[in-house]
Amino acid sequence: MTYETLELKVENRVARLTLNRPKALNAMNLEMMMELRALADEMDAREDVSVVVMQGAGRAFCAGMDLKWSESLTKKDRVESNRIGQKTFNRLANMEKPLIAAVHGYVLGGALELALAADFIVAREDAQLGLPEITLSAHPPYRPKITADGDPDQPEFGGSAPGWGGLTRLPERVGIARAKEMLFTGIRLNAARALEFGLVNAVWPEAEFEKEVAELATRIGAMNLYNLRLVKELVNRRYDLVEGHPS
Ligand code: CO8
Repeated sequence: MTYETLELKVENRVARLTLNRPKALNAMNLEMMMELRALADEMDAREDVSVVVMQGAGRAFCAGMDLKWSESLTKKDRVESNRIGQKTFNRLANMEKPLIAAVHGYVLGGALELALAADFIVAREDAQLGLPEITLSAHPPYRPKITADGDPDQPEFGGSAPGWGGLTRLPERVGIARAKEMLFTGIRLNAARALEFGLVNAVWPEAEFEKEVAELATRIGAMNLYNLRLVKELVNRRYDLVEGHPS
């Protein structure tokens, strides 16, 4: 299948999925959402793929929801766009094969929610990760809520909290207190702090990032595909095998 907003390369059982709207810092629009779902189906169906690495083209992993898409939404559409994001990221989280997010640059808002749908995240040293939603108003110009005129600009309808799974996936990943710190402040964590938080599994300098990601993916990709699927499903369902498995 061909994609407009994504690039896909498969080599040696490793699929590289690249968010490919670099001029907009890979911001997610409706088309990208739909393509991510189609790609998850393709990845699960392909026998030549054992592991998927998701990354961003250009200078950022992703700047979150496309603000042009967001600005075009009516209140009713906003509810629907929440559902679209939820369903898309749930589909990715439930992919049968391991999905690794390899992030750099901005990983903000919906972008972090996307990365959290992966099994785990690894980061380049320059990554900045955060859920800034609490600092944004629901409508343009998305100004910080604490403004010079003291107007908290309380949104009438939605938009002030992450809506694409981050509220559940972030506490699962980093613990509830750290998640709350991030959610209440809207801060961007640098890669080192994200490592301390347990939000990312590893941080590598730019010069080594590609090599390290490739090594990790190749190692996982070399595992037996059935076992990868089995282990992922058992972990995701919090289920341990009582009977031994045939090996
Ligand atoms: N959408 C569309 N275009 C974007 C976005 C975006 N989110 N972010 C950046 N771009 C574009 C810019 O418009 C700019 O385009 P152009 O060159 O044509 O002017 C280009 O990307 C480069 O951006 P900047 O020049 O701004 O680059 P900087 O390095 O100066 O700044 C930032 C980068 C800090 C990422 C800045 O662009 C920014 O703050 N962007 C917005 C980030 C943001 O707030 N994203 C939304 C987060 S909230 C979210 O994702 C909610 C998801 C769940 C919602 C569910 C409810 C419906």
